[in-house]
Amino acid sequence: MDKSRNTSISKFLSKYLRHEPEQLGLSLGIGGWVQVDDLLVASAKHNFVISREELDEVVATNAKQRFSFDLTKTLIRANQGHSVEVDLQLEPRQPPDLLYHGTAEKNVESIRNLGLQKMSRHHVHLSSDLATAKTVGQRHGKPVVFEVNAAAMFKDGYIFYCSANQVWLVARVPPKYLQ
Ligand code: HQG
Repeated sequence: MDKSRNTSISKFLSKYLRHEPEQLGLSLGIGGWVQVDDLLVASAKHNFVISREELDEVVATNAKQRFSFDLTKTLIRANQGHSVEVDLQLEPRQPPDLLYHGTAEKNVESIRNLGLQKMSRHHVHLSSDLATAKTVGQRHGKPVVFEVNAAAMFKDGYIFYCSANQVWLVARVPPKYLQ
């Protein structure tokens, strides 16, 4: 499969597995899972035919590992990034002492005042490495990276989760933990 086909399938899956499952006639089950067969049938009905082989390839090769199958490979989900209400059933985890959040320069003042908020998603997304944070920030404009004192937050009782693709998730980050 060429790169552009892979990207268009990934975008299609992100849209319907994270944001608008009902537009495809799907509803996310507990954990955010849907039946692979239902997804393929619904996609075809939506004039976007994906073969099972293509789906396997996208799940396996996606640079950010955005999607997972369950062990039986009959269910699929997005690992994170949802805007629809869904319980991903992630276990709370102790984060690394330092995490990073990339944003755009235009958001900096507001973030300094209000802290990091989840905006349209379920959580604030943080990464354990600087390079990833910078890339995330670049999507919004001139990138700026905040350091998050995750050790202090954890000590203060904030609950962190880590998605299957290593994105750290937390409900919010008040300004005092940001640098
Ligand atoms: C900003 C992509 C003003 C926040 C990425 C960000 C990531 C504030 C934007 C994942 C703010 C929300 C998530 C405040 C937060 N004032 N701006 N108080 N609090 N913001 O896209 O973290 O390709 O919802 O800094 O790689 O950029 O989808 O979050 O700029 O992993 O798989 O509000 O999405 O992954 O933007 O990105 P987003 P994000 P995928």
